Amino acid sequence: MIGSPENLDPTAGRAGRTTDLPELADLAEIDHVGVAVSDLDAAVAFHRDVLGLTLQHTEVNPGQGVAEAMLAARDGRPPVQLVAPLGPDSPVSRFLDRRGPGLHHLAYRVPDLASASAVFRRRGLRLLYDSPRAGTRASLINFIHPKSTGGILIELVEVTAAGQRRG
Ligand code: CMX
Ligand code: CO
Repeated sequence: MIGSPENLDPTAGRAGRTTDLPELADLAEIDHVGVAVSDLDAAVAFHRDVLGLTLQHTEVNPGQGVAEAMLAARDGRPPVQLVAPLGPDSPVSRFLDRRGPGLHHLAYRVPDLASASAVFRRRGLRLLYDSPRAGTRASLINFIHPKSTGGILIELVEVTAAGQRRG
């Protein structure tokens, strides 16, 4: 099921925003774009040395089954997150087997992940986790299943104070 577009009102104060829904999940901005890769070092080298992006951060996240690297065009701009599977059980491994490397997910930042997840759940979307899990740089994350969104795996990210301190 995809969220109901019949509630869209193009004359609303913020064009195209829903007006008659009792609550909004408050998507703040794009946090990052996720790209599935099989060879992290090779993908980092391409994005840094050929595309000219700056490597900001690398991390292994066993809970998500990935090794990852964040690279951005400019400081403060949304980065690309390269994610490579740690093993065959990783969701990224299944994605690579089925589709090969490429765009994997779109991550939006939200001020309060538990509340945003609850809003989307009440709207009938399929949230993957019952409660927030650990993401990059001590963030909290959840995902909306691509079958609920018209084919996009959407990650919701809440930046935490601990993550900001790490820079
Ligand atoms: N984007 C779009 N569609 C996707 C997708 C993706 N990334 N991954 C799977 N799908 C589609 C499949 O093509 C398939 O569609 P069809 O049935 O039409 O062929 C369908 O979703 C399959 O869904 P599924 O049976 O529920 O299960 P999968 O094993 O494919 O897993 C998912 C899909 C989203 C549940 C799994 O990838 C997952 O748990 N993802 C969340 C965790 C994750 O991705 N972590 C890595 C990133 C970590 C980070 O960002 O920090
Ligand atoms: Co991500």
